[in-house]
Amino acid sequence: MPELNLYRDTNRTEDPVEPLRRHVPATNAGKDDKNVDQGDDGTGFETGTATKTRPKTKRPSMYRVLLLNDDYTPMEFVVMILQEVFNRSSEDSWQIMMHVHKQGVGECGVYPYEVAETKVTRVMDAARKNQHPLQCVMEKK
Ligand code: TYC
Repeated sequence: MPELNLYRDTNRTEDPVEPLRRHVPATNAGKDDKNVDQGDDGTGFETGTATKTRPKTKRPSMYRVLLLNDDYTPMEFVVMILQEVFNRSSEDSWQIMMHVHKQGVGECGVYPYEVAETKVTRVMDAARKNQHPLQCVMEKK
């Protein structure tokens, strides 16, 4: 089933207005749609910087999704999970799997809460269905 990533379109990681917002004096922030610092240099023209503010939006908290090592889950199964659930390349997947195999734990990706939760569920469901003890957890970044 294709996953709907609702955060991707509406909450961009990069905020294009952020460089503008940095120039808004703190006292004006959030007051108006448009803030113009109305200086006058004697020419009769207003000087100053026009800046834009937006209604406050909050970036979602991000969560790491981690795979834990065990002695029984086949390496190929873990690689398949990384490719299918976390959209990792084959090379990337082998690297992550080997990292978990050697270090005991490794990061598969970082996502907003509900996306991370769905990924954990997909991994745990697939592991159970195939009778592997593979464990997948999430932690707040
Ligand atoms: N340690 C497992 C083995 O040797 C492979 C493995 C890697 C299992 C990563 C789980 O998250 C895991 N077959």
